[in-house]
Amino acid sequence: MGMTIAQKIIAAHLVSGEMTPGNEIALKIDQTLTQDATGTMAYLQFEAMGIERVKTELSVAYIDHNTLQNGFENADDHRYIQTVAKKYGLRFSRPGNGICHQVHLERFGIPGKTLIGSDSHTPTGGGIGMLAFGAGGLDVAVAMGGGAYCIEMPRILRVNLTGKLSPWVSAKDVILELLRRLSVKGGVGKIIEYGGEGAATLSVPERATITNMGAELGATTSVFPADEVTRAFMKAQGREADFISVTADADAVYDEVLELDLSALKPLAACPHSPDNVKAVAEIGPLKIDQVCIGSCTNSSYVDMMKVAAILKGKTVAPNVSLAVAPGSKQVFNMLAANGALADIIAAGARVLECACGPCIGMGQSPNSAGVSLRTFNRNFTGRSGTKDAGVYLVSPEVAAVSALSGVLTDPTTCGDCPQIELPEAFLVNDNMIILPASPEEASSLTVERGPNIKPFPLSEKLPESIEKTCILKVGDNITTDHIMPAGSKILPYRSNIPYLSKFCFAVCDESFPERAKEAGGGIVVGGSNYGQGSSREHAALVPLYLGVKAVVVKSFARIHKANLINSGILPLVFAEPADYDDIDQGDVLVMPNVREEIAAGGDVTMVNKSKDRTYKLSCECSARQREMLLYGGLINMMKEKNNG
Ligand code: MIC
Ligand code: SF4
Repeated sequence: MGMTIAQKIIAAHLVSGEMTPGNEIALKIDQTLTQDATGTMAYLQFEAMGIERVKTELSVAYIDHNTLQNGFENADDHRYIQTVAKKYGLRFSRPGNGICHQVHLERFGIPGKTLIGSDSHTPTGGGIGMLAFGAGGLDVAVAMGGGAYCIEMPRILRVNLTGKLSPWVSAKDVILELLRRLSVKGGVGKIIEYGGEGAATLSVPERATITNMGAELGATTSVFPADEVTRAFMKAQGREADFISVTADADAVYDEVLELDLSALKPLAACPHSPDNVKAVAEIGPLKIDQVCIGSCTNSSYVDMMKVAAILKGKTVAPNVSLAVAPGSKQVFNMLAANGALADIIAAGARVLECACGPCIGMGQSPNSAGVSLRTFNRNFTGRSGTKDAGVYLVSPEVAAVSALSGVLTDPTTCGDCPQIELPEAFLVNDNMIILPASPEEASSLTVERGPNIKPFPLSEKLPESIEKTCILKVGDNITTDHIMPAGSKILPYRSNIPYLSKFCFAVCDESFPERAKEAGGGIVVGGSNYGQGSSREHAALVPLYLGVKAVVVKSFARIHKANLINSGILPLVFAEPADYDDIDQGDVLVMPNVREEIAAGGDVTMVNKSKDRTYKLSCECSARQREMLLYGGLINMMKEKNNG
């Protein structure tokens, strides 16, 4: 029987496990990446493992998130990461070199390789035919140390692309259409594999926009074939020698197939406050807007920016609009500067930002109160922009640019001829912002610089025989990691300082949570379905751990967050009867009388609600390895104990 792209790459990297959906498989990881908001913690964990040098083919530490240096904290953390990289054998991408996913695609991605990154949008690499996963920092640390990466074997969803995008319709509309059809839960447990004659009409950066936002579908990852289009992109990056063709066999069997006709697509927008709240731009109508932001790892490639420049050329941004533009990488920025497009963007009145995540993660450019912001980004969760009551719409660069000029949400198909921009035959290649690691001989004498912002991270304890705690917080469906552990310019600098971060835990849902958690000596969190969607930040597990959360009981989990809870030693439990969720109120006393024994035995967990005199069955959907980890109180405790004897 023929194989799909994902099955081929998995088979070539399989360390253990059977490739049947739902089974745990362990994969050899060729490349890793980190960014600075998760990287500091990942490297602290790597250091705690006592390994001398990374064992991957390539590991890169990027600085792109925490680039607002409002105080010493971020700069200190950058120094820490830079010195760690030099000592332990990683490449270091300096601040100013661009957003990790964009730079990795340009300079390091190789078809057929595996990549994990401490950022949920790592599947961007699927655009170049890699199998790339977002993971918690600890999983990345383990992979850097040569350990395998474990996931449940996903089901394979083939998206069969036909036709060709019409003028003014772009790759962003492809993924928004999938979000409209499938929702933010539609990709859970799946790898989305694109193919069909329509796939061949999309460039690598366009493919990367689509695989990037597979994260918003909840997919394990997304991948395109590595074909002649991929070869041409790699050639233009001066990396043709790294190209290999990776395509699905004609008789490959998929678990599901979905048809998508590119020619039928129209410009779309994801309305507040979820990436799957998608409507046609024409249907929403001429909504008055306050801000437009163009950039992020979803839409900041050379062609995206060139289109924006062409639309803005010779015009002026509407008086009611503040337009911010952040190119995705130094390569893109440099090329725009060299060919004059940057001058067109500046002349139109755009506020040009450094090439970094910036407003996407609330690092500046928060909209005005109740402001309407159009963004080419991938997430529009409540409060993520830094303004709680702002309404963020996710759109393509084309919609963003024409709307910035008109001052209202505008369907670009009403704007005349669409600018035609081709991928260059040769990109401007200059890797001078990548610092190479020291040689192994040199490395041993190097010291790692640690600033005062770096505080020890919390460790769990062995799972006790029984747990008795109050339900300290009850939340609804689709709780994101931005709810659990918000980001933004005020909080992000403290990603290596868990005690400080804890003051903001669940602030979006309930500002009194941290105080209450402390007073109660911890507790149990109860939630709805798709709990923990969004970011890979393990801080959404480490901070609750610090505040004494012992278990999270929900209707269902998002994949990366569940893995982060287990790594941290917090029990991820699922209601066997979803209706039992309704029965529990915040403040109820919950008891798991035999929890250790039940987890060890691999069965369900019994939870008694003392306040209501009711008993619930909870399942712990974990592999044998994960159960063992929970018994030890998390991955680090398990590694330590095993190494000691
Ligand atoms: C995000 O887009 O939410 C982030 C910031 O890139 C996160 C990582 C983080 O929280 O540091 C992600 O997507 O994983
Ligand atoms: Fe950065 Fe935004 Fe991409 Fe996250 S989603 S990596 S914050 S640009």
